[in-house]
Amino acid sequence: MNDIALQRSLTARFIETEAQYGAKNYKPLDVVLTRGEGTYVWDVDGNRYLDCLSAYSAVNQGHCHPKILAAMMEQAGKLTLTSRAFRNDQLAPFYEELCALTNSHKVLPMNSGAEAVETALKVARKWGYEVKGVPEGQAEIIVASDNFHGRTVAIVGFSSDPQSRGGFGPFAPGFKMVPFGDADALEDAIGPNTVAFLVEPIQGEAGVIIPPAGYLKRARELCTKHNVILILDEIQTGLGRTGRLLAEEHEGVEADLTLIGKALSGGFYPVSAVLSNSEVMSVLHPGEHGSTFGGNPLACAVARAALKVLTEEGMIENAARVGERLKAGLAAVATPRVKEVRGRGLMIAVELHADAGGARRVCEALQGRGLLAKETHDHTIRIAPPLILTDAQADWIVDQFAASLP
Ligand code: IF1
Repeated sequence: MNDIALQRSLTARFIETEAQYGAKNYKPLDVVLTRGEGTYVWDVDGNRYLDCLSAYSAVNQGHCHPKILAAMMEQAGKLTLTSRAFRNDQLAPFYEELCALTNSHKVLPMNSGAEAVETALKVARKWGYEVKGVPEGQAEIIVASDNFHGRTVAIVGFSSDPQSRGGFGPFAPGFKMVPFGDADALEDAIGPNTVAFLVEPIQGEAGVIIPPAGYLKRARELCTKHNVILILDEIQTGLGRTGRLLAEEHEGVEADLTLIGKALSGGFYPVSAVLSNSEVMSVLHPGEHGSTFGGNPLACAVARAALKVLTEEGMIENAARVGERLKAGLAAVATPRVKEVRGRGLMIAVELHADAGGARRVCEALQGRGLLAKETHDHTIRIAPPLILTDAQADWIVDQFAASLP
């Protein structure tokens, strides 16, 4: 066998072994990655790709950022996990730095995004009973249609996506759904037992759906007026992705609970957090909530470095500037089969018309040209490169789309 045949069979072998042993809950592109640096990743055959997914916005800082890596290596050799039965010397500075950066009063650290969402739901319910005076067992949380907040049973129970929820019931009661982007519907849905409204500032999985201007502001006003907690899920939109630290800033809104995850670690480690602006968090007492790994010193050290490089290296401003350039470039090469190019910062989507042959085919064509992107649903290509993307790389992405769009 020559070298190329040998390498090809290596990729095939990884894929076969995955198929043999792995649960089939994913259908990834057939590319087996082995290395990443900045905006690029390399497969086992040595091909280089520009990563336009960034692990669903978890690697905003770019792959294997040297400063986050150094912080991780240093901490890994010192202390990794104590549990919260004891204290560790990374937690306090992590809290302090995160609160200063996000203008928050309190933090509750968890690991995955779904855990941060679950935490917020628990806090909101308890606040409803203890502070708002909702009768026991009657707390109601309003969510938006086409939401994506994670994969736990409670969370998929209030999803409107049949793929996410189908077959996983029975589900937790106490959730009510309103159309995303419709503030009047939200007002109509709020009742005396409503404790919270949970929403993504821009819906990610739904296909980068930006709500009408003023929606979040109205939602904020309605929540304040009716004594309802506004929970913003910024797990995907947060930490620079939309060209601001938090997407809520685009509308000058402050949530009562803000959820962050993904890029909080720059992709090195699962780290999430619930940020609280008000006294909502004070309903939790010792023993009422927790996690073995939440707030561990390795996570805190990694997150501190991830936040530091995000701000100190100008990544948020870069996302705003290069994002505009990329969006304009994509709009300029859009063919009649493209329905819309939309986005904010470096959270961009190209939506095809339903008869354009599907987004997956475009993603496969882009893969052949050295660009990795992932379709969402059937007709939308999501573009979310690391926030360190250069102008030249943005222009190169546009060229690849020009060559790959139907
Ligand atoms: C997968 C999507 C993105 C999220 C928001 C909470 C979570 C997520 C707004 C949960 C997670 C992920 C999960 C990942 C794919 C990905 C995704 F396509 F499914 F929707 F990013 F667009 N809130 N989103 O987007 O966070 O528990 O996963 O840490 O494969 O399920 P998690």
